[in-house]
Parts: sequence; structure tokens; C-alpha cells
Amino acid sequence: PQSGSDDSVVLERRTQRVQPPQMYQVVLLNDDFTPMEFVVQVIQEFFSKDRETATQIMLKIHLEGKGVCGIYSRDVANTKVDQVLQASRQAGHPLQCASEPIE
Ligand code: TYC
Repeated sequence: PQSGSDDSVVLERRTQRVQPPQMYQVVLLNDDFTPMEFVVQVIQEFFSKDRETATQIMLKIHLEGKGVCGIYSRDVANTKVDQVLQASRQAGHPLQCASEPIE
């Protein structure tokens, strides 16, 4: 509270709110070479989806070019991208993965 010169009281509102962290969606991109089965397995393993959900996401990517596999804080999202890219390279596939800030 502050006293104004006219003795009125000004209530100062201190809403110091902690901002929620910026979130990132991790997307997979379509390509012509990575086998569908490999993509399904990647989505299951690294994004904790059941086989049916993973298949739906894979088909969406295949048809639309890109699809969201999960939403995470920055560090977790970047780790997912690294894990997917490493597994893809190791298997000899060109699968691309990226994290994008949302909202
Ligand atoms: N388009 C690939 C094929 O026909 C399948 C695929 C789906 C590849 C999703 C990448 O992120 C991807 N074999």
C-alpha cells in the first residue's frame, strides 16, 4: 500500500506470477525412404505411444508431411530429437525430427 498526497491509499497489486515454461512439440517429417515400420517403432519407443496410436501418427506424417509425436519442456524435447536422430542414423534411415516452440 502507498499513501498518495491526498491521503488516499493506492493498493498496488503484486501478481508476480511464475510463467509456465515454454513448451516444444517434437515433430517427425516425412521422407520417401524410411520404412513405415521403423517410424512406428520409433514413435512407440521414444514417445511412449501404443502401437495403434503410433501407427496413426506415422500415417498422418506419411500423408500430410509432418506430425506431432509429443509435447515437452525444452530439454526433454531436445533429448527426444537427439535420440530419434541417433537411432535413425544408426539404422541407416534419413528420418528427420525437430522440436518447435508452441503458443
Ligand atoms: N513415407 C515413408 C514410406 O512410404 C514412411 C514414412 C512415414 C517416413 C513417416 C517418414 O516420418 C515418416 N516408406
